[in-house]
Amino acid sequence: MTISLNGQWLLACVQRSAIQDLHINLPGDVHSALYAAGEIPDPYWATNEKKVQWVGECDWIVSRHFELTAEQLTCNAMDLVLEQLDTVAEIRINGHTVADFNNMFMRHKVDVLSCLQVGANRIEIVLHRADLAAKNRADKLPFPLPWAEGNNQIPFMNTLRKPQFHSGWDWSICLSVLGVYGDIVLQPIEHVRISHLATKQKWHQQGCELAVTLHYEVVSEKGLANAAVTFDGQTFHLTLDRESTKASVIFRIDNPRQWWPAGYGKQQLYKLALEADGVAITKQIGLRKLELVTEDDEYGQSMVVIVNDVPISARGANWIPLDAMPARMTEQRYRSLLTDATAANMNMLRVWGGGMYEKDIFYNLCDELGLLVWQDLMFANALYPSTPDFIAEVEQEVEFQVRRLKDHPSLVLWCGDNEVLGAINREPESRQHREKHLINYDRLNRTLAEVVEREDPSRRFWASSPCNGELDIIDTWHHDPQRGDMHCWDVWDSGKEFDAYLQVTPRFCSEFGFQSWPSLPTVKSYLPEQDWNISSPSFESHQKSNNGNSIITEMFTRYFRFPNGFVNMLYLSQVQQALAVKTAAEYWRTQKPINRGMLFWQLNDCWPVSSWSSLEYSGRWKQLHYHARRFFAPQMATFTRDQQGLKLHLVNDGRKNTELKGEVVWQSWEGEILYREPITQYLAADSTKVVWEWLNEDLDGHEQDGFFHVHLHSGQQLIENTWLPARPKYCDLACPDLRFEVAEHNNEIVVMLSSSKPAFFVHLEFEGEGRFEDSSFTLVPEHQRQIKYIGSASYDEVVQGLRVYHLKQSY
Ligand code: BMA
Repeated sequence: MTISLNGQWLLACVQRSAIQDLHINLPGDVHSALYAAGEIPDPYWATNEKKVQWVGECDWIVSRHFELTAEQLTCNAMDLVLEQLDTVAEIRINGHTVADFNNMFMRHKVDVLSCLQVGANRIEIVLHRADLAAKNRADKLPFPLPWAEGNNQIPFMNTLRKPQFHSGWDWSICLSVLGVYGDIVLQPIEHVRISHLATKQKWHQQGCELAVTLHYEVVSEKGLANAAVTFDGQTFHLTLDRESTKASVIFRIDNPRQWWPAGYGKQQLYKLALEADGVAITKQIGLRKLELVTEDDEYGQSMVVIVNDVPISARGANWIPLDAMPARMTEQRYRSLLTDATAANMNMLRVWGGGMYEKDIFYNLCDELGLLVWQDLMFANALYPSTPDFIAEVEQEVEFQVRRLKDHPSLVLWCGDNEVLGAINREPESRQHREKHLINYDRLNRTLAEVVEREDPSRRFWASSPCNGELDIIDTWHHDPQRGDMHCWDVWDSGKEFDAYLQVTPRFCSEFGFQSWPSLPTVKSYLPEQDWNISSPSFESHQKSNNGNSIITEMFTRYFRFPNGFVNMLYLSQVQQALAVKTAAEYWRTQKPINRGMLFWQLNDCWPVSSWSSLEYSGRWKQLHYHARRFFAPQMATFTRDQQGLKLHLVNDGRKNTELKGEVVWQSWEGEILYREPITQYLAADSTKVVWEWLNEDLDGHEQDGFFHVHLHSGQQLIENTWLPARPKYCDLACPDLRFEVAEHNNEIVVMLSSSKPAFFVHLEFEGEGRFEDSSFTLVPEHQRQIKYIGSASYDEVVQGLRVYHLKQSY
């Protein structure tokens, strides 16, 4: 029986003798324990980040006692297994040093039987400060390697296998956290040590074969052990002998129930169970065919994920770690963020390379929800060593992670790193010694490729994000949009207009985005009211991107009338962000099949901060997330304008033909109908179509008269969109007498909204937990809206905590 060492431990600081015998919950982190004990203030509040820097500049000891019986010690080996040990650590048991570890991305395992005793035992983990360890490693490098300066606040973290964002990023607090964030167990081994269980799917006309291979090591004198493997109600018994290290069985599945990404079909999962020597392992297996196709075509080279022979239009966002304080990474928060991703019609997330290989719960939920996963290996925006030690360390890490994750049906691609090539071309040191740094890069990158290809031949290794493909590795910033994946930062970084998104159609856009500020309720959670000002030092300390706040405000002046007051600035920043990302996403969707993927930067926040996220740290949906729900919907309508005129495009990503019915209306700012035309259209599966057009000559001179609005239904689903003839600041918006009322019927809380004049970006914000079914929409006089509240607040709480915004009142 596995013995868990999770729970209460004691925490002591090596350098500060007054801090001894505090409680720390493991899995957990030192900062969270100090905060709970009242030793430090809340690191996320105001400018407290500065006040807690000393924590990462100390060494810490966590320890506990545990009891063992004589019977528990009759085994042949006792493995101490630790997950997510961060990072440079020494393990002592009953005074003996049993191991030194220094890679948080490994599962560490060490046989400690010889140090254990009947009765009381003591385990101590010394957690060394990361900054000095990194500096030591950097000093020993054969030549200097630029680290992620600008993002990281602490140098040389590229030498340590620790999440790079722990030392700060352009959306992250710098805490240099320490702790153990995964399970700590003692695993007695009677006869056999299980290494891992691996599956392989082989598809043929009649069905699918699932080969299951158990990797093990027999340790007992007896030299034999038994195992049982069960899949879909069928069990095989295996004898494991000392001469071998693996055993396989094959299950044949006729008419398999296939697993599909969200929006394309159901997420059928089968259970695979193994039992051997008192150890039980279960996995959920999704049966599906998977390919990543990159083929030359008339537009350059495609990049498309194909599942069960169906090309997928990938729609989603980039995922960063859930929290900068790892003790706060709860299962419930994973579930709620990932459910919110699918609620916004996403079907893919990219686990970005400066964070961490995610916890099991993340991938299990992605399997259940149908979220495809683009998995970066953990390297980002710096140059990394290719010394033999480092390569050996990384080989072990990647082997472990690929074995751990490869059976997840949601995982579609392994990618070598994030923007490391961009770093080579940016840093003076590597620009000057370019050949040396390219060779250095390739040594490590080849190692990553070899390990991935050996351990998981079922998937492609993609060298870097972004890159053009096999041996066509280019700069992050000046690459070819006709092939490969692209990070499109022309608008945010280069300050171009939103229209710049229309000048390029990436084959697969793995990053693009625009920042906004958090909503007022989230701001209240980290700022005192006297600091509610966009240039107050504490508000600025929650903005980690150079010039971030200036970019947001400067962009206001281009598109909007300047907002009046802090609260409207927050609101308008979210309108602006939504508009930027919407412009790109909708246009690229009309360009299918040239484009087959778009993942905006970024889905979530790891602390309350101004950032590119669509979900705030509090879980609250930004306006962007409500827009994503519409612009990522399988059926979508959008306007574009070109030399001929204004066009209405319909997009269907579904696997079935669909009928869309409704109308296009041209309406004055006062709400007068200038023109209307009914639309009834059949859309083939996986298609796009221009269904309506208004020539420029008919529009010229009348552009300022009003706006176009499309209102369609596809079954129960409402599809709407609005086309403003000019930037909002040039539009003569009328003052709408927007009315809203909260009502409760059949245990449902709804907000009823109506207006006698058109209102734009009508946004519902609630102080408490939960969200609305829809928000940040155009409200036209003809269509009252009834918006459902989704959450656990009571009617009275919603009435008291609701605020409704719209564009005209922001100035
Ligand atoms: C990217 C990412 C991150 C960064 C983001 C915003 O390109 O890869 O490094 O946080 O842009 O600047």
